[in-house]
Amino acid sequence: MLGMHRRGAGDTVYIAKYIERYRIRINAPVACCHQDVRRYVVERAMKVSDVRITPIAFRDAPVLNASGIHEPYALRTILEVECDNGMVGLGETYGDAAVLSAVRAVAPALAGMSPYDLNSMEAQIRQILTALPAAQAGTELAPGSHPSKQVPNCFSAFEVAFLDLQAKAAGVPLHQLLGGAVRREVPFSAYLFFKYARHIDADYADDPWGEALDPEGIVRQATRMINLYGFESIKLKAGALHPDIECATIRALAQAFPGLPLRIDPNAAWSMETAVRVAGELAGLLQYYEDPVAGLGPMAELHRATGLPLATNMVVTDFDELRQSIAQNAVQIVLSDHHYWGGMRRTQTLAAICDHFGLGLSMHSNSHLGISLMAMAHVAAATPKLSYACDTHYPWVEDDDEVVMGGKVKIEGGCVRVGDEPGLGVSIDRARLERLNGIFERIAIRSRDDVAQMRKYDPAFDPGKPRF
Ligand code: GKR
Ligand code: MG
Repeated sequence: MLGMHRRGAGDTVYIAKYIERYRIRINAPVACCHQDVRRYVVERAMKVSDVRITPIAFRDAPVLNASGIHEPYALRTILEVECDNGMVGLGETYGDAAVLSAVRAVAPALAGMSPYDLNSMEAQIRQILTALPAAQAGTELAPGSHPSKQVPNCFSAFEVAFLDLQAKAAGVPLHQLLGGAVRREVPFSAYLFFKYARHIDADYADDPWGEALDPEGIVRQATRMINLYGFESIKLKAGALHPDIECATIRALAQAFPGLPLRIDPNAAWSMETAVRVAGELAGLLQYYEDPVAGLGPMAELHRATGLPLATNMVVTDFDELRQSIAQNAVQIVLSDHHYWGGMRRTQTLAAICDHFGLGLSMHSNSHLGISLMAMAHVAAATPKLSYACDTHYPWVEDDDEVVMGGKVKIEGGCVRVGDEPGLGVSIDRARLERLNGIFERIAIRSRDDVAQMRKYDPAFDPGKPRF
């Protein structure tokens, strides 16, 4: 028995005493006790023995936003935390160079740690990362890649893997560690983008979505996405084309999908004047109005001027900004994201604060794969006051670019289901992970840069805000 879990002589005495006490208490046969107790001890005493960090790249469509256009490949980092009992916990985070070097810097310090010790893991991360030279700027549209988010982002990546391990050891789905699922079907929205038919510099065939540069193109895109995944709400990424085209697109969507909630998100590309005008034009058509203008003060002013519920993943990205926003009534809906709010449990704290202050809660997304999707689904499943369908870029992932076993996670009826499988409920497909790592090693992209990519199409492109 002791050989099984590779522990010292101290453990022998402890286990023997435990078995004896346990056997007497429940009057069970010794053999059965040995087995159960061994399982209990091995799992409770597990320690991190190996941390594997794999940067990957996967195909991304030429979709437009206020900062430019996506590059042909999106980057992610896959974390596998293995314990001495052979269990593996998974995590997924940004693949930008600063994030990758942060998780790489932290990994060796996790050896020997118990996956139950989330507090000491966070303290270690804080200590290691604050001692490193300051990270360079992150991407504006990926808040989790900002230097100020390095600690919460890095902690979150490992917290998911540690919670995956804890849940696997207990033989329960991860949502049970978060208080249990209040919903098994987690709703997501159709995330639409204006886009070109092809990248200027891709080394692969065109994506199946085609061009969408006008209302008709977006209605076609929405129809395809809804037919494939059954979404019951729609988000339009705006701030890319002239606001008149974007308003006409919302009107066309309202006509094509009557009754479906609609959101528009120009990522703070609009002036106050434009945002007020658009609010008037789209009156009655929007479920919420996401980040029309830049800054907490202007968001508060816009809300006073229009009365529309404003949502954000740009001006409220941590608890301090949340406090300031509440003081000014700047936003009425916060888009959570466990990747930079400091993990799944802090996302639940955020949810509780939002509930307390009467704020709505939705969920933000950047380009991601199935481990992140399942982490998002588990925390959303265990968050009672999730007021809106979550965002996800997942429909934009090509079928064979998923690294989880069995291929892409299913989205049916617009929902991701959280089941009863232990942990996150997904495992790694090694061959696919290696293939995507091979792509990462081959390409030159090391940090997301939508602006530089757009300048390949339009050398005069200026992302300065407000753009319109
Ligand atoms: O990927 O183009 C994009 C999005 O604009 C993304 O970067 C944003 O962070 O989806 C995000 C949002 O809701 O603002
Ligand atoms: Mg947004």
